[in-house]
Amino acid sequence: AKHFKLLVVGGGAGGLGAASKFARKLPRGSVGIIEPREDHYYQPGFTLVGGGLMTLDANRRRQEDLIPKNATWIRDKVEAFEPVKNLVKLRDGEEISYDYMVIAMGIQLRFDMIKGAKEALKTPGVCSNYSPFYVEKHYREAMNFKGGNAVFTFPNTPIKCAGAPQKACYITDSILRQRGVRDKAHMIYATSLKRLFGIESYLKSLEKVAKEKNIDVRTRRNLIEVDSENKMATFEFLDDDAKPTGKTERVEYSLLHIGPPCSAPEALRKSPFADKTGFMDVDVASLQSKKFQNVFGVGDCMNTPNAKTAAAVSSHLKTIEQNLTQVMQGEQPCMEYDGYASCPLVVSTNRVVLAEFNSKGAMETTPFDQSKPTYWAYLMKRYFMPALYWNGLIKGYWNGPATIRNCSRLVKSK
Ligand code: FAD
Ligand code: UQ1
Repeated sequence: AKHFKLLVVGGGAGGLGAASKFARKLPRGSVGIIEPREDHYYQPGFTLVGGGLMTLDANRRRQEDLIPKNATWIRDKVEAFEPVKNLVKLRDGEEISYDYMVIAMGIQLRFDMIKGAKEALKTPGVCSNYSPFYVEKHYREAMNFKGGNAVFTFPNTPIKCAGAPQKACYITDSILRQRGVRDKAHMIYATSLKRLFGIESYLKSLEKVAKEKNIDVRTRRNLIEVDSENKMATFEFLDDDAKPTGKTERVEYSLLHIGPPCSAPEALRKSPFADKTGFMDVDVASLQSKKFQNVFGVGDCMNTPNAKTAAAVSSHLKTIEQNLTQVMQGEQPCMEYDGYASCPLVVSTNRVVLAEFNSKGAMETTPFDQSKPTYWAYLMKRYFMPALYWNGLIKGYWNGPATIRNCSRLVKSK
């Protein structure tokens, strides 16, 4: 059986970042990284692909080329965790043991939780910027749209980048205007939440955007069924606690963009690391597993209350770099994750609201007002963020914008 000093599960944003950091610190051969997929996608680029502003190819790299030089890639999937024995079981039956482990498995898309959705995605009109298989279809559908209801949904589960369904809606609005067919569309944004966006400082600005674009915002609606034969979407109404009321609504669609329900990945859900929601139970400050002190979490798979974004991963990485190193040296972890996350809301084909926040409110990096849609924020999203991701985050060099933010604060307070 193989053994690694540090085993990283998942080769996405968080897994590559963590493996890169520790492969530089530890002797050659100390770090193993388990990831089943051959292709790695820059997922924050998907919203732009859906809007025809970037190609899918430009957001894809071969996983092989991204694995850190000093680390070993195990091209398989974790099937089960046995943390009492410090080992994992792979799909092919092999067992791998470790001294320390970082779990970075992300979140699982669950189109299967909506009746008929998986079949409907293969039929005309139905798309999703969450999936590399259906994101290019979003652009095609927007370009072919002739009239009727264009419906955008937001699920009743945790979801990564909670702004992405809204971005799809706003970008589609822009495209339809450019094509001169916007007056033939009734645009509906149906969300299971009670408001358009959870963070107060950006809510007003986004409500204004939705109003100016004449979008019919319907709250406390959850998509439960797609009937692609009759092009009908069924929503259940939710009460104030987001519980189903039993009442439903059927909406005919020409275009349906699905924000998929999501859950923790299956192997994690069934493991001793999970809390009752299925996500990895970690200390919200140190990101250490609550049950196993030699294991840390990074990214979307944890039960921390932050918005699940790559931006949050940058701060997670900074936290675990320090804390895991301390644990390896027999000390207590002392670095605290500040809850930072960011979601650049693309509100048209050339404007972005650069939302940055934790659960207490805005945490903006620049000295400018980021709640307003601007062209410079669009340029950051389109050109700077991809470069920061490929060259900084997954290489383990980008630790988030806290230092820049502190400098900006000095400028602003003058
Ligand atoms: P991922 O990067 O998803 O990686 C998880 C990896 O784990 C995957 O490669 C998967 O194959 C692997 N894995 C899963 N199960 C197993 C298993 N059993 N064994 C081994 N490996 C496994 N973030 C932003 O900051 N800004 C944005 O603008 C933004 N926009 C987004 C738009 C869209 C449409 C989407 C989908 C996401 C967006 N995000 C954005 C979110 C961002 O992509 C994620 O938050 C980020 O990728 C999380 O990193 P992660 O490592 O936790 O998960
Ligand atoms: C970020 O760090 C990041 O990860 C690389 C993103 O994902 C692509 C982001 O969207 C954002 C906004 C950040 C935060 C960085 C700055 C400079 C504001």
